[in-house]
Amino acid sequence: MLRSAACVFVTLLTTTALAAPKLVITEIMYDPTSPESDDQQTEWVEIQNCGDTSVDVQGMQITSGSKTKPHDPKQRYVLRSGTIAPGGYFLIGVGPQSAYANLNLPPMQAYCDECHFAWFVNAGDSVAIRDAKGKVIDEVVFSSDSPWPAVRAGSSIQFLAPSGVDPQQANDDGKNWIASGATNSDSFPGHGRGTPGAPPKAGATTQPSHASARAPATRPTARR
Ligand SMILES: [Ca+2]
Repeated sequence: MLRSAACVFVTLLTTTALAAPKLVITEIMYDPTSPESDDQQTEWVEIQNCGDTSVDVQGMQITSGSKTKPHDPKQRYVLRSGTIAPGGYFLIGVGPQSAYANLNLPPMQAYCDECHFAWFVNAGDSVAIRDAKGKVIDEVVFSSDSPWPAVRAGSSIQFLAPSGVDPQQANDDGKNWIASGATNSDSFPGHGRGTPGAPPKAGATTQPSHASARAPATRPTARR
């Protein structure tokens, strides 16, 4: 698989195998257009291994919450198995596998089986990959407000790594993310747009004007 720019920096600087896993959150689908109900939940998150060695993710945790709000046990999933090759991607569905069955998305490497709660609030939330002890490996606290890209319903946000910056740091900054649209992603009818399990399209270089996009949709208050 081709390496995206996200990995170049780390590849150049990695000199030993002793460092923590260089896993980087690279894409988040927080507002799919798929119908959502108590048995349907189709958010997903993409993680890339920017290190030089394969990473065994068994026991690692995927969590959602915010820095000001403790992570709710309902928003934590322990990965059962899986290996990410250097440069490879790991795609995690928040919902049960059955919810993704008819969306023509690429196969995901894990499903968190969450049915009753959307993990990623449309107005802004967080997602983290943690080690087995709960220590954060990489976390992204995203927002729908500038400098984060305003998304239309169904658009994922994709990380575009600037050169020469540690991607685990650079993906903290909303300016380094773009909303998926017609020129930089694939279409998944009934779900939205994105590049799940793949790098951003070659033409994806800039963040469209924030002001040109409408306010994101909100979910019913009973869901989060
Ligand atoms: Ca992607």
